[in-house]
Amino acid sequence: MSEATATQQKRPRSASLDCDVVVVGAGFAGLYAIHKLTTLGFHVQAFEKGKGVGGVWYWNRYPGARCDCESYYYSYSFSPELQQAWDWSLRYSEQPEILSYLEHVAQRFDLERLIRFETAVVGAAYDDVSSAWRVTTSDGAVTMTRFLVTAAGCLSEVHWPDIPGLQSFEGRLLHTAQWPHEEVDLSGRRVGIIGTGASAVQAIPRIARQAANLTVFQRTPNWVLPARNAPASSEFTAWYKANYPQIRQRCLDSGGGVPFDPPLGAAFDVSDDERQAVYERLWAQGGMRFFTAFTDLFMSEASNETAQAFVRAHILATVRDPQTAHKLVPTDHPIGVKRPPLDDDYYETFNRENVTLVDVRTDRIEQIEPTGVRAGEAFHALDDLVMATGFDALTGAILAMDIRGRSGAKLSEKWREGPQTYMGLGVAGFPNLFTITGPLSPSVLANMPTAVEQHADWIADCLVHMRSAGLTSIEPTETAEREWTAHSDEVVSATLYPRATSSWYQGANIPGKPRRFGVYVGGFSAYRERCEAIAANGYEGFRFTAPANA
Ligand code: N01
Repeated sequence: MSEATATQQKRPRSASLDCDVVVVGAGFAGLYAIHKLTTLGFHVQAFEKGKGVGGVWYWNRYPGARCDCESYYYSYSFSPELQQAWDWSLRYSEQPEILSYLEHVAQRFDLERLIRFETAVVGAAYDDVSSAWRVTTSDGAVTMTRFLVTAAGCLSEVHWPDIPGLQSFEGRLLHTAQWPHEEVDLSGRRVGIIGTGASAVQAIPRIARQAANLTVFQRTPNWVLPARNAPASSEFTAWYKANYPQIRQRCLDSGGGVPFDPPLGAAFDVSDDERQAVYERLWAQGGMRFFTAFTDLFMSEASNETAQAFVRAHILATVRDPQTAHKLVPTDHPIGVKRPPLDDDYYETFNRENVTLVDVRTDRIEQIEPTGVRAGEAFHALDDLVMATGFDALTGAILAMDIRGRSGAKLSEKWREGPQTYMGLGVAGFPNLFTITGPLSPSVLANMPTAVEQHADWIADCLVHMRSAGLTSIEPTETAEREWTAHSDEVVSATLYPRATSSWYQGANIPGKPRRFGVYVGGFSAYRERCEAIAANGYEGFRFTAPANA
């Protein structure tokens, strides 16, 4: 029996509505929001584009797709029974295992009955008179709801760049984020891959082992760190299962939603030898722990340069061909301020005879032709072309829906200069809209399950408060939103993040997209405390309304 059968779906509180809450998306965020809200007695209807649950873990099935956060904390904390029931096979789980986990969660908590699959939300219009959203879906249906909660993902709106001739390619054209569900056999094939972000970095070593040859088209090299992935031993599994409460608390109290030991001092507080030893130790441990080396890696150019020098030396020592090695060394951004990918075999892969690196900054992709890619002077004949070109991140999936707030105002128009939100949770002029891990929240700079639980819990508490106080609408004030947006801009401007001018964190990967740093970099724990204080102070910065006859 599922754990949720005790919770029957309630009728919506208003007879004129189809439900209390529409949740958009059934990935980590949507599944938890559905569970939490139904448990509290709200009538929920969720919509999901995919045929199944999973969100990014449903779509991103490319070879090597894996999580760059370790599974013992990249997982839900809300159910002790779930935590004890689930064993992770690897330190960093691969996509099939994470998808199985999310399917298990959906089944265990009986969530699928509340999700309409293969149905995208295409529009949502707020009705001022009834304080309700009219939600339109891809099947033409309309759903009336009091609240609209987007859990559409920070990295789900797929980016296909406009490269001349792309559609003329006659081989297999693949995108990492829309990978076919059936096995794609690349053995013996001439494969090209465009992009060297986190997805490509995971895929390139796997594809290289299968393909006859692999041509990597790189525009901007990334600083790639070792993951040190390995099977999870029974001792390790027993350890995390026995320590979940402390692990989760450490996540909540940390800047990145992760249970890492924080750095103790600045890079130049220690001698050169001591600093080198710190980097060696964290490099050996693997993963994002590398960035816990010193307090000022994201603030000081000089400190950051010490970390860059360490990784640069590794790249140059690993890649045998000096020209290729130099092409792989980033020169346009400090380490860590553009999302650093992880892998254990990335640089070594460029030592393989069957792998070629093309720097498309010097050898521009002029044209994709039916049988290959013309870059600079050379033509690269290909059977398969993999686009690892990322996403219209942070705002893309929200703006893909035609969302209209008070008086028909368009969200796309409001965000013309970049997103403006209050806490990444709500938008002035768009009452009863909540955005889980929305723009200007810590979102992608926090461990995602920790961040989505925190947001969904906050939203659920707010809806319970409104229900008990008989309130029908909530929206941020213009002042609160302006101050938060300015605060987010101010915090990031004091860091090195804006130096990564090609980063999707600031919308730079999408031609024409406004440049605003879309993630709050002030730290997850400080952000969480601020959310709690807002609620404790009567939802400070939000404005409520009650029905006219109340
Ligand atoms: O996408 P990206 P991604 N011509 O935008 C290049 C998360 N993720 O799918 O850098 C040539 O990072 C582009 O070049 P440039 C993670 O947060 C998580 O790899 O813009 N090249 C870049 O190299 C990650 O950051 C996990 O100059 C073009 C690449 O394509 C995010 O998803 C695993 C081009 C796109 O890289 C996105 O990663 C994987 C063009 N016209 C991913 N257009 C986990 O661990 C784009 N590029 C959970």
